[in-house]
Amino acid sequence: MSPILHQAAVLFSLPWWLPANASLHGTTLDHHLLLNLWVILALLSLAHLLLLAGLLRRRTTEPKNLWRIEYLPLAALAILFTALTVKAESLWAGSRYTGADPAALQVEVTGVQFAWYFRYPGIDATFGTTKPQLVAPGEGNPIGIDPTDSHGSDDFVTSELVLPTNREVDLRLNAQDVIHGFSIPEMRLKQNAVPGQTIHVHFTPTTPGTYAILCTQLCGLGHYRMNASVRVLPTAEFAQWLAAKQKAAQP
Ligand SMILES: [Cu+2]
Repeated sequence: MSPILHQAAVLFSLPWWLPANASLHGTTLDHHLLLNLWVILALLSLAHLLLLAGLLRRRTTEPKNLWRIEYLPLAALAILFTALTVKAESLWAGSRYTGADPAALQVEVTGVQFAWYFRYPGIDATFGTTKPQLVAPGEGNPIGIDPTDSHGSDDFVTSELVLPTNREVDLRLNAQDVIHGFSIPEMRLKQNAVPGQTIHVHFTPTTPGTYAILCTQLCGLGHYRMNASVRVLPTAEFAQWLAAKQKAAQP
């Protein structure tokens, strides 16, 4: 087989759809994406049919009913695309602008060239303060937790995000240096982490498994290796993991 044919065969044998959804909100999102694609396919087909019909039917006079063949379809398209956009916007805003459930699991995510750190608030359920001047990855304090703040003494930081199934998670995204893009394709989640800002996103994992966390912003020379993983555990297993971590982090 020629190299080009081989490449084409590889390309078309790859899964063309998104990775399997593992989050609660992902189902509606996927449906909406599919609906958009079907609408576009239908309109593309219709446009080509009309083009063909126009070519076959020779015109001798100027069209009179301009509103019927031009303005009416234009208005219909505008309404259709506005409706699709409004729906998409509300789906997106649901994980951004409406607050998470107060009982949601709190995890802080910090992006830094070129790693992700995850902080859990410990038994007191309150994050301690952090200070940029205390950031010292070599000394085991990669996000600069202030040791004089009692809330921070039981916080623990991991390099792997571990979450339970069927419980809402409220992530607060931070970045230490440049803009990083926090993305978990299986959770249908993508949000920039911006220095100087704390951005909340919330979602509910539904399927246990290990999924890749990627950085989707070209953030520097090591961008290609800026990844981590999220491990979604059944509730009981997560409780065990959390208890062990909290015990180890006790001051
Ligand atoms: Cu990055």
